[in-house]
Formats: sequence, structure tokens, C-alpha cells
Amino acid sequence: MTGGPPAPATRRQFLGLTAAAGFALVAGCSARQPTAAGPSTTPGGLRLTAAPMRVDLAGSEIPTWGYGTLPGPEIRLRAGDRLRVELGNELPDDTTIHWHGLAPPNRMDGVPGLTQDPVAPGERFTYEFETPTAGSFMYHAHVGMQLDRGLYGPLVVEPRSEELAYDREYTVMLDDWRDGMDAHGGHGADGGHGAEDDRDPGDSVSFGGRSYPLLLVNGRPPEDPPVLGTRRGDRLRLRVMNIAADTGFRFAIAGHRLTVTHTDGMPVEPVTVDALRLGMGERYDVLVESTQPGGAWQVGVQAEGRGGWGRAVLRYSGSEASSPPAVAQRPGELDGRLVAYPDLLAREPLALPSGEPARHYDLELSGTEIGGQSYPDADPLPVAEGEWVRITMRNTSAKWHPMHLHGHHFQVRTPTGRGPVKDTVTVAARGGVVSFDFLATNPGDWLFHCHNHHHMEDGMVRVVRYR
Ligand SMILES: [Cu+2]
Repeated sequence: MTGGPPAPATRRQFLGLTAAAGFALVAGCSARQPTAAGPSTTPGGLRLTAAPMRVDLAGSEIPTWGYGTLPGPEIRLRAGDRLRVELGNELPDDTTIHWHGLAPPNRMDGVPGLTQDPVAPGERFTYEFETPTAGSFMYHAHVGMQLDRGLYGPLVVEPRSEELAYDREYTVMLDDWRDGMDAHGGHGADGGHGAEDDRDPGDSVSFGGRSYPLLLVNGRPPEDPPVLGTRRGDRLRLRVMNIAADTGFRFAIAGHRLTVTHTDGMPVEPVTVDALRLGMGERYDVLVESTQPGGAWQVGVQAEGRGGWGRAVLRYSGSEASSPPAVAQRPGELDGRLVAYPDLLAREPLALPSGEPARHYDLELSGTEIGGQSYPDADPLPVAEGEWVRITMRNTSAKWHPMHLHGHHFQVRTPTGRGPVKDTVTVAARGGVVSFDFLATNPGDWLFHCHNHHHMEDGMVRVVRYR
């Protein structure tokens, strides 16, 4: 891994790497020098070491836990490859890795006490499974609040044959950060909060209510933003991922529109919008046309429902002399057309049978319960292999809940009858209702939980259990 801005990652480079190795570790998604035992490749795979480390946030050295860089190294495979990752634990605590959005065999899902024994300090565990489905995914620790630290990274599975045409791509990973910070964000920098939204979105949108002094884009605070390079006329592919514990984000680029091609890694009919809204655990792939004559453009990341601001910079080649946008300069596009689930049409809908689902769970979401029960004092939700299962969620609380199902892709029910296929779906506060269908084709015990990690710790977890 190298310091400095992300390398312009061309498709050709990625394909070359993956073709040669079958398995690639891509430098450049983050921009941090490893300060702990870093990642390395092993024959046929990769080793990730979870360890204490320090990260440089705008000049302040912050202690945290991570996989050597922040975010952890980007793992890239091709559809049908075998992922093989040896996790070494050099933390003073148990840990595991969960492969968010993938559907591995149950014993590889990384949930301690449910799918595997936790990996104790000093121990190792090898994750190994096939990755048949292309898409933009993430990996993260799944023990307690470890995700709130730096124990996360992007995982991209490329299709065997890419349908989209684009010139460069970037992974853009959004995080909220409080590790090693005091309550006022006091590492000395001004948190760049000048773009706080004072239009009271709190009435419709609210998250966990904890203080997160910084929002990071690819591990970097707004005063030291990552720079995404482009050239006039180039088409970019961005893989935007929300790995935050407690923050939903709105995302837009000044002077540019976003054509959504995938959500949670799964293809949708392209739809062009001004801004994205991502709950924790959600991802969007977008294409961006570099239509401006040059310059440096703000990539704005605004916390939903409270103050907080992060950014990157989109810089055209030949514009090195032009100064970057002011830290808090807010793209007007953030107030433009937002992507919404009913706008998204699955390009590869689930093969649901005709008729009605074999099983339907109708579950109320509160801040601490799913269906009136709080984990671990909660009954499993039984399913049988091969069944078509429907889950409907009704949010009676004042907070948003991004709900994530492990081990399966589900199809969100929208008026078109062809809603997007996802693995994480945000249910709006105060009466929001979302319903999805899935096919029970991956036996085991699978978590179904809120991806707000505070809500998860407070009990918003159930287990989908195959009989
Ligand atoms: Cu929640």
C-alpha cells in the first residue's frame, strides 16, 4: 500500500492483476501507510492481520484497530473465483470477518457463536469459499463494536465479462469515526461542519444519536481529502459504500450527475440522479461522465439527520494548478433528485415461483426489537430449504433502520413488481414499511439485523434458521 491519493485504477489494470493471480490485492483504495502488521498474499490467497494500528487523520496520529490500512486492503476477485483469506488475530480481543453481501456457506459467514467459534487473540482462521456473484461488497469484523474502529475494507467481485463501458473506477468508502477522538472531535482540526443541514431533516430521518466527530472518505477527513483523478470525456465508475456504524449519508458531486447501475452489487436498469442516499451497509455503483472542461470538483458527503460532513475531490488532469473546493463547499446536487427504491428496476430479478410466498413474517421495528423481541432473548425465524419467504418490516420508531440479511439476496417489493435485488434495505422512520422476498436456498443460521451497530448491540437481531 502506498501513501498519497488513490491510484487511477483502470479496468485493464484490475483485469490484468486478477487474470494473473486469480486473486488480487489492490493498493490505492486507501491512502495510509500501514503501521501494524499489514496484509500480505499467501499461495492462493491473502492474509489479513487484525491488529492495533495508528492512522493519520489530517496530521493527528489516532490509535485504532484495523487490517494494516484504513480502509483495509481492497480485495478483488472474478466471479467464480475462490476467496481464501487467512485471518490472524493480533488484537487483545476475539474477532471474526463477515463478508457483507456475499452468500458463502454458513460456516464461513463470520458470526461468532452462531456460525463459528470466535478467533481468539493469537489464533488464526481461514475463510475459503467460492464467489459466484459479481458485485460491490464489503468485509468487516462482526464482534461487538469492532466495526466502529478500522476493521473493514472493500471487496469487489468482477464479472467474467463486463457489460459496462468505463475508463476508470474508484471505490469510495464512507465511514463515521470517533475512535481515539474526544467528544468534541478534538484532534485539532475543525471538523468541516460548515455544511450542517439546518432544514431539520430530523423529523423524517434519524440515526443512532451518538457523536461521531469525523466523517471519513476512504479513511481520510475533509481537511485531507482523497483525490479522484479524471480526464475530460472519461467515464468513471464509482463503487460507493457505506460502512459507517451509525450514519446514513447523502452523496453527490458538484457539476456532475450520477447514473446508478447497481445497488448492493446487483444490476438495475440505469437511472440518472443527482444524489444518493445510503443507509449503513448499502452500496451503489454509479457511472459519472467527466463532462466539465477541467477543474477540481467537490464530492460531497453529508450525514443524514444531523451535522457532519465528509468529502473527496474529483480533479481533472491538467487542473493541478486550480485550488480544491473549500472544505465545506456543499454541492447543490445534494438537494436534487435522490435515488429511491421505487425508481430501481432489477435487471436480474429473483426467480420467484408463481403464487404466494410459503412463509411471511410481518415484523415491527423499534429501536431495540424486531417483531417484539430483543436478541439474544429472541426466537429464531424458521424457514425450510427451497421456500419463497417474505419479510415485511414496519418501523414504528423515530430512527431509520437499515436492515441486512446475511447469506441471501432479496428483492424489494415496489409498485413495479420488479424492485431492486439487495441485501440491505433502509426502512424510514415513523411508519416506514418495506417488504422483500427471498428464496431459502442457503441452509444454515443467518443473522437478520439492523446495520446500525448501536441498534444491533441493543438487540435488533433475529436469526433466520433453516429447519
Ligand atoms: Cu436500526
